[in-house]
Amino acid sequence: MIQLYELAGADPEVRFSPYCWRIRMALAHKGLEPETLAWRFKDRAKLPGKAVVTQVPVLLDQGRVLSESTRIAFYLEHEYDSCPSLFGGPAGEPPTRFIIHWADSVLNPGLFPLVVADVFAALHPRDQAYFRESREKRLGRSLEQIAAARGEFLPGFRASLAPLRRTLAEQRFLGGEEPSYADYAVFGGFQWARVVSPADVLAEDDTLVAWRSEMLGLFEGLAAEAKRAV
Ligand SMILES: N[C@@H](CCC(=O)N[C@@H](CS)C(=O)NCC(=O)O)C(=O)O
Repeated sequence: MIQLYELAGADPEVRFSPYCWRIRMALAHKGLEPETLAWRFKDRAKLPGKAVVTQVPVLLDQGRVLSESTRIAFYLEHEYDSCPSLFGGPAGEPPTRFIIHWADSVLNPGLFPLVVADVFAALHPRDQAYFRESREKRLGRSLEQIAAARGEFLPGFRASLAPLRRTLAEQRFLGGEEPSYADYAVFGGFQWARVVSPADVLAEDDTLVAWRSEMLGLFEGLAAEAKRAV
């Protein structure tokens, strides 16, 4: 049985990591059902073998321990090659790397100030001091200052979605007619925000709302049914 370590909040059922969501969706795409294990920042627990988890997702499969969502996705693609391709075949792999890097370097950092205070609120008290210290260092401001400035970050974030909006105005999914890992890499960020935040990061009339709803409904509503912190 495949096991997947995922970041959990105070409520162990609340799973919000954007990188873990990529892999949950990728596993479902392959028709694989993992056992998911709650992991918290302060649980730098040893795994079977010698590995220590410092970042999730971590996937355990057939005695292998894999970290880094992109590495895990490519592992699943090639290890489970008789299951539906995550990339629409080999030609889809190189351009998907660009989309992953866009999500890692533009989308998720753009979401970060919008959700960081909500993530803090959702965390187990044991994780909060570490999270506050590490994230305030990264942002150069207190979580409260960031939360108060949400309205200043929102327009820039929404403007940064233009390439995504334009692409999805022309095709149903980033993968074309069917969703692919490119969709999961991007959707992870939106699911992160949805699970932790009461406020929507998209405007009501944003055309991306339709794509996000389709993503939420995939695999019998895997993401839609996920427990939210709010
Ligand atoms: N590049 C990694 C990023 C994973 C990542 O940032 N995970 C976060 C949770 S969303 C984490 O485990 N952080 C541990 C920490 O900040 O101590 C991937 O793609 O898997």
